[in-house]
Amino acid sequence: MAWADSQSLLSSLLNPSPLAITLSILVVFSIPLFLHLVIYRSASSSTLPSFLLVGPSGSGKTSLLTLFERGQHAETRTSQAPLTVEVSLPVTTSTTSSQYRSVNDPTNQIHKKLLLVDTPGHGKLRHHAFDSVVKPRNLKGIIFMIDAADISTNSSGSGNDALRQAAEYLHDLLLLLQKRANTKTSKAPTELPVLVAANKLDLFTALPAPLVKTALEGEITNVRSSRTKGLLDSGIGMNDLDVGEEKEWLGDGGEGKFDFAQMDELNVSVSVVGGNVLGADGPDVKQWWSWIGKTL
Ligand SMILES: Nc1nc2c(ncn2[C@@H]2O[C@H](COP(=O)(O)OP(=O)(O)O)[C@@H](O)[C@H]2O)c(=O)[nH]1
Ligand SMILES: [Mg+2]
Repeated sequence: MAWADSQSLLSSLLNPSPLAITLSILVVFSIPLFLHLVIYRSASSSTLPSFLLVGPSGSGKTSLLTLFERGQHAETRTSQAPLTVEVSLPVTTSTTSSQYRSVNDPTNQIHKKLLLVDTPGHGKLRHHAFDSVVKPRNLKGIIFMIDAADISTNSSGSGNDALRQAAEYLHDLLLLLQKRANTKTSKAPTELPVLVAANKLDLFTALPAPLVKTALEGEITNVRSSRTKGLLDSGIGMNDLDVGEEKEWLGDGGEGKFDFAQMDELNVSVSVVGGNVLGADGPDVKQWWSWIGKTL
């Protein structure tokens, strides 16, 4: 019979020759290793939920990143390119998925990991931030940091530079999110909440969070009306603009007062929450963590 013949293919394969044994051992051990290295690695790095840190320069983004990363404040570095760090949610912060779990559930003790992406606040480098918004890789939310002490110190006149710059930045970000939501795709755009983190509340000149909210909404109204006016001055009529699907102004109509609630229908919820990264009494970032926990 052919299969019993020592020359046949089957018997030579089944023969315990040293070459066959070595080959099979190699195959058996390398396949799981290969699968782990190639597939598992790339999958895990892209599925970690990530949060984007944006905001004007000097608002404390890099300080927050360092605090979240090491649990304490360390000297800040100037950020020229986006810097991504992996941080874990404190075990005391609950997430939406864990709210129905028993307090004794061991999974509560596992640190939830997330990625935090720091961006340079410098105007010219801002496109980095916007790049990441347009091409999100498991982007869960955006943290817009603002120095609450900076916008209050010179709020006496109408020419408040810091507030104006912050409002312009936030306006452009929200407009981008609005365009993203209006892009016609088969599936609805995923929710992308924005946390406006009013930082440096340890300083006594800082505006409390509700006032930061009103100040920003008021100034975004100004930004919006001057942008719309700019478009009109350039010869394009209001009706011409309306024809296109992409609205060039933020919120409904582009007239009247802007408030963050106008973003809700676009699945962009904006919350203004206060805190401080530094301070004599230590950092107070609990509320920001719980926002992250709810968003995860
Ligand atoms: N008083 C106070 N200062 C802060 C706080 N957070 C950051 N700073 C300071 O603000 C400055 C700018 O911080 P940085 O993280 O570099 O801002 P970035 O440009 O947004 O990355 C640094 O000198 C920080 O020490 C805070 O909560 N309170
Ligand atoms: Mg920085």
